[in-house]
Amino acid sequence: MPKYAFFKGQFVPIEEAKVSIMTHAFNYGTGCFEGIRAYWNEEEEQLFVFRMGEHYERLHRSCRILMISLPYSVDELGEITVELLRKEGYREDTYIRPLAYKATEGIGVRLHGLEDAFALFALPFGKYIEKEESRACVSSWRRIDDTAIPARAKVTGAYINSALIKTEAVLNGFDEAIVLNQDGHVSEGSGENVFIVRNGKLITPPITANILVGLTRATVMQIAREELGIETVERPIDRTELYVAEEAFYTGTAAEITPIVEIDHRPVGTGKMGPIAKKLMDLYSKIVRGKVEKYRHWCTPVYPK
Ligand code: PY5
Repeated sequence: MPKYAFFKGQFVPIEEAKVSIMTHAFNYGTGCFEGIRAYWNEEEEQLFVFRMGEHYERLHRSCRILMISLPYSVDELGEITVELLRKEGYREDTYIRPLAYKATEGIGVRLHGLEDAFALFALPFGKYIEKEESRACVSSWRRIDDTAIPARAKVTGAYINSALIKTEAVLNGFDEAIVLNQDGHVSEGSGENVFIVRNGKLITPPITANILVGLTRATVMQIAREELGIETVERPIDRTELYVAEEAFYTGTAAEITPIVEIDHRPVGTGKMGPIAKKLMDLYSKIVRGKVEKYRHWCTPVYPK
């Protein structure tokens, strides 16, 4: 359990970071959030926050869409986060959860003319998808459309869609799902982006496919190109392309890179973790812990040295 939170402009004991049942965001899901990971590097005895600036830039974009005014800049949010982590004193992998939300207590669905608030907590965190190799189904649900709830904004209320998708998959015996858009093309997982490999190239749905524009997705595209010489094509993916792909994997802050070895009861490629996914996973786990000089600028150290 975390000991502290940043709440109403200050650090408070976590027990004091409470909202009323009348809070707008609790009633209507009018908030947005981020999920950020910090990784413990044992040799350096240092905690590194991964791509923190980019996460807070995305939070600002989500806030813009939801008309939430965030009183802190990207840099200030980073400073608050580092201070919180220092107070907690974590020496293990950590998950950081910033929330920006409509805090007015009262009735009335809208975005305008409401009070906004920001809160932050961080807790120790291991794997998100338990299994090393995941089995997926194509969800019977469809992904929320930009014309209804913008997927590019990480909106709290929109996660009802993710929750329906995830629970259906798990109760039906799968580890995760892949969800299609209204037009029947692949969008993403319940909380992850999706990549497939065909003819040795990476393919992932475009940012117009109602995906959350993932930072792990961007990281994977960059390291695949720069370190493995593999380009990623962003284009629509048919459902049945999933069945004939050589490899498939999820990417996400929580899920990191998780191979998908079976989709709708059909083995993906050999039915085992593929070589490209394996290489990317090895690289990713070094990069996030600050062990690759070239990408060290993505890692913010928490403790003074
Ligand atoms: N798609 C959705 C719907 C997501 O919720 C997430 C992240 C991603 C894709 C991947 O984005 P990124 O690579 O920027 O993390 N999901 C959160 C996470 O922390 C919450 C999951 C419970 O991974």
